[in-house]
Amino acid sequence: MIHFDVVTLFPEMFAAVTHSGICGRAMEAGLWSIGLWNPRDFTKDTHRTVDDRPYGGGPGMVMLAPPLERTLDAVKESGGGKVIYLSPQGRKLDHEKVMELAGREATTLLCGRYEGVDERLIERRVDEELSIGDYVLSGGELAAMTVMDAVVRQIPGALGGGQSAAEESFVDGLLDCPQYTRPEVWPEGDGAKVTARVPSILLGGHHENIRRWRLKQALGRTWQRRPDLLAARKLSEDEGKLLEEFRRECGESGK
Ligand code: 4HQ
Repeated sequence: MIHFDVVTLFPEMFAAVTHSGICGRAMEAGLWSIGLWNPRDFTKDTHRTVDDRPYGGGPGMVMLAPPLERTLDAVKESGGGKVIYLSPQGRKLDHEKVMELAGREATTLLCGRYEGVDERLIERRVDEELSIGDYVLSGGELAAMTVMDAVVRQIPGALGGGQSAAEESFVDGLLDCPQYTRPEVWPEGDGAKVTARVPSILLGGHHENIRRWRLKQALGRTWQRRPDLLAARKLSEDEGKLLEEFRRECGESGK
């Protein structure tokens, strides 16, 4: 059972992970839980102020340290884990980090709004900073939900239909192979239109050939689209041969 505590000015946003899809079902199944903590509830002034203007001037507002400190201390009191602040200044999230978090019992996610939080709060109460990518969001909430979604799907039993997160893209350091479903020919119809068939190997039911075709596609696409991933991964003799075949068939250049 994994627990996330989330410090946020917008707790209602988290219905997206508590009530929908794989994360919603996994929560119903008791595989994970969430605690939502609003720093506004830890203010002491009548206006329930959570932000103020930045020292030194400039646009926007900065989240006040005192209400955040009281919130995080209450979270810790309740048994909270390591505190992660979501921000573009953090280390970039990847599969390895997701697995590390999936192995922890409790994690606290601090979501900033406006221009961010007072640096002294980060120094005193944050254990690590994590970024979901090099772009700017309006707040840490969507980043926190991204982290939770990626972690929750790693919990055994979270994926439906006996699916295993261990069989997915990135686990093996490769991109996914292409997927197809009905109809077998699409667009169907008048003959004037160009149509595309599902690769015939997938229709035959020869499981070993299908497995090798999929591996070859995964290797080929990774080579074409994410050569950095391929450079970081050793290829077996068989994989090297499959990639060689793919390159020959597509004309060697990488498209
Ligand atoms: N923000 N990865 C600014 C992000 C972000 C990201 C969260 C916007 C923090 C203050 N968080 N606030 N990228 O852009 O995690």
